[in-house]
Amino acid sequence: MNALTSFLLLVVPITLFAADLPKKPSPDGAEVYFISPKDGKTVSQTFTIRFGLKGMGIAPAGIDLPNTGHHHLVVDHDELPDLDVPLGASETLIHFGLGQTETELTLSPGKHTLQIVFADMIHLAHSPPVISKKITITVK
Ligand SMILES: [Cu+2]
Repeated sequence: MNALTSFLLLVVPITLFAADLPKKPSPDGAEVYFISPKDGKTVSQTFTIRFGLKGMGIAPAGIDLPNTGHHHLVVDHDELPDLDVPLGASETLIHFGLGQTETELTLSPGKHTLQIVFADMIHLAHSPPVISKKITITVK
């Protein structure tokens, strides 16, 4: 299943009823980060991204377990998406709602930024939010 299919199956029915939802707490020390690529690296046009997670667990979208969530990859956004509502999905805000911890991405040559936002079963960021550092990579 690709990211768009996951979005259609998992995000659309939920976001229709998503106003003012309470955020789930994140534990102290929870962290998301890029295992690869590392900040400043040069990669080929199609490359693998590996998501790292500390202090929390992965659960697919729709599964209600404490201290869990799934990864969202934010590509080339100047600012983070609104974290007070469930995250939308687009080509530059990619959900990994099956619980994937790595993906392959193809980008145009040049500099790009990547950031991970971890969010809960309904794609809503935790409180406090668990967000990676924004990294910059160069695509050959
Ligand atoms: Cu999501």
